[in-house]
Amino acid sequence: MRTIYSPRHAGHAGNVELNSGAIVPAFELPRRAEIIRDRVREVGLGPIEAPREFDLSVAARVHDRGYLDFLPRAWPMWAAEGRGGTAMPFVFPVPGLRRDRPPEDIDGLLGFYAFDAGATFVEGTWDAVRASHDVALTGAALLAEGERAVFSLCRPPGHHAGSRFAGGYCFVNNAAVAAEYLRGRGHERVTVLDIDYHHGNGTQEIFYARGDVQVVNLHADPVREYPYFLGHADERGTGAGEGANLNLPLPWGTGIEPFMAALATGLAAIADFGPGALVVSLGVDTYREDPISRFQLDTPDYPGIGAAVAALGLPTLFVMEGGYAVEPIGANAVGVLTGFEE
Ligand code: SP5
Ligand code: ZN
Repeated sequence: MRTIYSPRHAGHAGNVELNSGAIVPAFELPRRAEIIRDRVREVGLGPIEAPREFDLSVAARVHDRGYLDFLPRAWPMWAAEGRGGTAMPFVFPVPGLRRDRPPEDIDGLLGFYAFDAGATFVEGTWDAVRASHDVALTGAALLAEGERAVFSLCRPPGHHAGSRFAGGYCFVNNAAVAAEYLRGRGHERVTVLDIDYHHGNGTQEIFYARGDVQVVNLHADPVREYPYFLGHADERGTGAGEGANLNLPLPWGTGIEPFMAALATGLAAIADFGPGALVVSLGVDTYREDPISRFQLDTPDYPGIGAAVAALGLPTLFVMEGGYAVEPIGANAVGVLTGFEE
């Protein structure tokens, strides 16, 4: 399997985040992507290739134009106020206390285009986001050209990014952009299968009213876990998308057996939907020692997940999402891929 990787992710570094009432170094670190890349090499998964360059026309079909225009301007506007450090929002429009009118001030704009304070900007953020987008689209293009499976080693991740909201370390929804690209390249139906620990709220929102892109999500139950406000089992899609969204929430403490049972349910729903291609939002924050998560998957469990996905027999693009136990992240993520290939 070919891996698409860009070193430009590394400019998105030194960010901080709010955690349990304190400002701490962000869990989403450059080392994550480097360790995964090194593991790809170590196990000989296949060639590691640079992305091609894409314009934002496909991204503009899943994201709001004003949002996409804001992302590259966020850091320059912040810096123009004489600020350094990490740009993050502190005020958000909530139902009843908002109008649909973008402010002009950087602090207002950061909140207007975010659902939490977790997608923070430094000087190199936009370039990294742009490269991550290209990494995803290059994988999608290779799939459209006939590859059976490709690994888009995206960083920053994307599945929390909605049509006009950043959050949860995510800016552009790489998996959604890839799925949209595949839709435009001959596949009538495409599925996004999200196995990150957290609900892919952005991906769900983007495709919620669409019947051509199915979204299947396995995640920690939002009753207890971030991102809290979406991800329940009764969210099934709306309008033309009715029935094309499937949430499989799981309790804290979930280990591999219930996880595989939920995965089997998700895979059966995908087979019923009959997509021409599959995009997997691959998060490995389901790992037992993940510092911000509460599932119990272990390193030897990951190849079985890949093998189960492979049994669908679909052209498959893996798009990297979360996973914050940094040292084991390579073995866990690449374990899914080697399991897929066996
Ligand atoms: C892509 C992705 O996996 N994003 C995850 C973003 C999670 N951000 C908020 C996590 C809050 C976790 N708080 C747990 C406290 C443990 N010390
Ligand atoms: Zn996650």
